[in-house]
This record gives sequence, structure tokens and C-alpha cells, in this order.
Amino acid sequence: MSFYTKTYAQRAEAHPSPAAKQLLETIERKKSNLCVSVDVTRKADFLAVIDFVGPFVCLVKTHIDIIEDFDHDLVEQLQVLSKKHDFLIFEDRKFADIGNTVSLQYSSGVHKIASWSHITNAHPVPGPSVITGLASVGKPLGRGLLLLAEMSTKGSLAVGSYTEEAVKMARANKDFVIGFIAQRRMDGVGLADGEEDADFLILTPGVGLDTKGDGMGQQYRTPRQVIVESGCDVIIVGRGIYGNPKALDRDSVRSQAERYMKEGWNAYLERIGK
Ligand code: 5BU
Repeated sequence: MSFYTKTYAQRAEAHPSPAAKQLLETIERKKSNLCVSVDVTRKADFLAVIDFVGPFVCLVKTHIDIIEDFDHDLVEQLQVLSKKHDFLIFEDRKFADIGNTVSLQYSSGVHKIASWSHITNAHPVPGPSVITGLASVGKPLGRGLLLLAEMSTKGSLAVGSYTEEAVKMARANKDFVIGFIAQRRMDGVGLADGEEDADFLILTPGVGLDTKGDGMGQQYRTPRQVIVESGCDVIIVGRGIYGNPKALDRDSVRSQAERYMKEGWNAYLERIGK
């Protein structure tokens, strides 16, 4: 069975994971499948961009370790913005170590990611123990994990049987894994005869309307290519929205966010035949 033509609302209703359900409900409520990736290095800029784009997004993606003046107040303000604008938080941490180490990286240290991030992600490269380690911390908190089944970069090694094994690992751990960072739908990939598929969410970076790449390996596709042609569920956009972090302009950031939100939503309507 394919989830391609199901609505976000239908999928929210049936989804067993609290984190996936929350995200699908937020998408439906805000009519936005846009996740903004806020890759700026100053706390003030980080919070400003999030406040600008907040009304247009279902999810804000962070790289918390690039913030130079990180402090606990940043996390509190991020949580206030998440409530004010009704979006979830996704720390793009890309965990990739043994279970014990990732459980500590997730729960502890300066950032204490599990305490504030609804969703995080991991490379499948260590095998299923990376999921077990993260689940020991995140599951009791109702968090969700995405596995990196594919990447948007030129020459990525996450292809073929690596991707297929990632999907199988997710199916064996669907009480905590809610989906993938990938470039296409994974319904049916590596599915055994008679095995039932799970409703995995596909979140997709490498989305841009005005350029094809960034000269550092990133490759961009349009929201329509991602949502309609490849069947992904959430578009992740960074620089296409906030532009040059040294020259942030409120109106331009807001209008770009609105532009990507509309493109993403119209692509979804086309996909479900509305
Ligand atoms: P951009 O400014 O839209 O290129 O930012 C894309 C973001 O998504 C950035 O934070 C990357 O770390 C992240 N990303 C990606 O671009 N491609 C991938 O395959 C993965 C993450 Br996984």
C-alpha cells in the first residue's frame, strides 16, 4: 500500500507515533509542509529568523552546535517561539556512534537535545544499536527519530543496498523511527513478502527555486519535483529562504518563506488530486 495519495490528516489520524502524529497534525492545521533550516551562527539572528518564518512553517530545523553564543535562554526562547507560531523542532544532529555514546550525546552535554527537540536524526551506519541507544532516551519523552536513508549531496554513498538496509532497520524499530531524510518515498523498499509497510515520513533537504547548487556539493530540486515527482512529505529549505545571514531582511525572509510554503502546499494538493 502506498501513502502517496493519502492526506496528511488521514495519516495523522492513523499514525501510532506521537511525534509523527504531532507533525502531521501541524502540517494539516497550518497548511504548510515547509521546514526551514536555520543555519546561522549568532543567537540573535537565529531567533530573529525563526520569528520571521514561524507563521509559515510546520517545523524548524536546527544545527545547535553552530551557534557561537549558545546558552540555556536560547532554548527557552526557541520553545516560546515554537508555541507562539505552532511549529515543532528538529535538531539535525546526525548521530552516528555506538548506542551508549549516542544516548549520552542526545541527553547530556551542553545542548541536552532530547529535552527540547521533538525530532532528531541518525546515520544508519552503526547498525540498529544507534536506534536502541537513542530510543532509550527519546521514547519515554515521546520523541521521534529519522534515519538518513539518502543525502542530497553529489556523490553520496547512501544509495542502493545501504538505503534499503536503512529502511529495513526502520521497519524493525517503528516504535521510535518515524521516517527518513531521503530524496524520494520509501514505501515498499526492501519489503518482505507478506510484510506490512509502515507510514514513514519523508523529509527532504536540497530544495531551492532559484539555484541548482551551492558550489559545495549541495544539489537543489524544486518543491514540485520533491513532493509530486518523488513523493516526499516535507520540504526542507535553508539559504533559499534566509539568504545571506549577514544581511537578514525581515520582509524578504518572510516573503520567501511564504513563497516556499505555497509552492510546497500546491504541490501536495496536486499530488492528492485536489
Ligand atoms: P540549504 O541552505 O537549503 O542548502 O540547507 C540545507 C540544510 O539541510 C542544511 O542544514 C544541511 O545540513 C541539511 N542537509 C542537507 O542539505 N542534505 C542532506 O542530505 C542532509 C541534511 Br541529511
